[in-house]
Amino acid sequence: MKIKEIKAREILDSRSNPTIEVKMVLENGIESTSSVPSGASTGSKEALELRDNDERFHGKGVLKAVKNVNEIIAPALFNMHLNINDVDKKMLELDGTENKSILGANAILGVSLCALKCLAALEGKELYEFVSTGNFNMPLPMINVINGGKHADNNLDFQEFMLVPAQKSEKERIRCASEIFNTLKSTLKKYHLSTGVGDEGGFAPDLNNNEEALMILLMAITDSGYTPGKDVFLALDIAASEIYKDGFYTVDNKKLTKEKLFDYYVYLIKKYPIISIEDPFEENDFESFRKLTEYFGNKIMVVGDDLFVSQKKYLEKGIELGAGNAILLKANQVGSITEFFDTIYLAKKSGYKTIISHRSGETLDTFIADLGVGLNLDFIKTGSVSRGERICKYNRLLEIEDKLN
Ligand code: 2PG
Ligand code: MG
Repeated sequence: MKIKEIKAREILDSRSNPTIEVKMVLENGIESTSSVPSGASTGSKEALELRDNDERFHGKGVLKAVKNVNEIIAPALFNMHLNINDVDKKMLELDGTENKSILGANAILGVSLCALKCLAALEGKELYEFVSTGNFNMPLPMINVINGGKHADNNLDFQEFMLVPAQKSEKERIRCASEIFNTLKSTLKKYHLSTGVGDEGGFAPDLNNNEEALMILLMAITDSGYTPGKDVFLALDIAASEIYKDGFYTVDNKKLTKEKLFDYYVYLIKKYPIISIEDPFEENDFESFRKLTEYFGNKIMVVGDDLFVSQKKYLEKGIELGAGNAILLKANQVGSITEFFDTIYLAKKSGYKTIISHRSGETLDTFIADLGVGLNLDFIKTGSVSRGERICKYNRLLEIEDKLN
């Protein structure tokens, strides 16, 4: 089936920054729309997100990326027989750079995602069915109910404090997280702490230290009638590159060496039911990732986000060194769907745990829920159980679970 139309527009994301929306139409009238998320704590090795850097939207406009889709990509793909490999290959050729700096990874991903969705529609399949190789798995959600770091204006250094409910169905897991979220709100109120939410919909109170967030979570879990370490586990995203400068990490107003930080993690992981720690060290320190992975073996997940930026070449390096045992997967860190899938297949083949992820700046596109189920990924990280752009992913998971039962 031939591609007849590709059109991009500038829309707003959940932080009120512009992002790109793309629509693709095929010759038989089948069409798809996609919109591209955007990070705040971005890894320096990520593919380039093209922004206008002019007077509009504090420099964050994406009209250049929109123009690249409408005036370069669309004419080049016009009348092409729809095939995801050819579409992506053509865009990579047109761009010709290592990090997609000419066309922009945002422009490329918008089109690539549309192609994938159109292909699913052509076969009359749901997206999760189309990408599947046979089995479906409902990924375990990692639910970020306390926000810190770059995603909030509070004093927490760690970026994400997440719940990982372990009930049998997605329905029960989401119910559990929602009940704890609302209990947590009451707990914070009781202690006269702020109940305003951060970028990913988690609460963003000022606390005495980072550990206090874990203590409050345990209280909220217990007060909701669940057992920490049995019904619900905890996960952290440190986003350590954001607290790293000149050889030191700043945690609770103290400057820590990587060795001291390592010891602090060991203390926290032994004391709390933490099953996963993401970006515990800065994005170039493969060696500290390796040490932490070796120390805990498979007892916990050591997750590379900024470390791997969803790109095969960095994951290959991690596999070789034994750095990390899990990977965060964000399509816009690499840009095209075929490259994204290559990273996912490599992670699965190598025994790395897989976590598909949103970005802190999100849209109402729910493609990550479908990919999580269809590609049989282990976890999905898509923020708190609040704010529409996060909730729509959870609601899509619920919808898929219903369809599968
Ligand atoms: C992360 C993400 C998503 P951002 O660090 O894992 O939670 O944040 O999109 O800002 O990079
Ligand atoms: Mg992260």
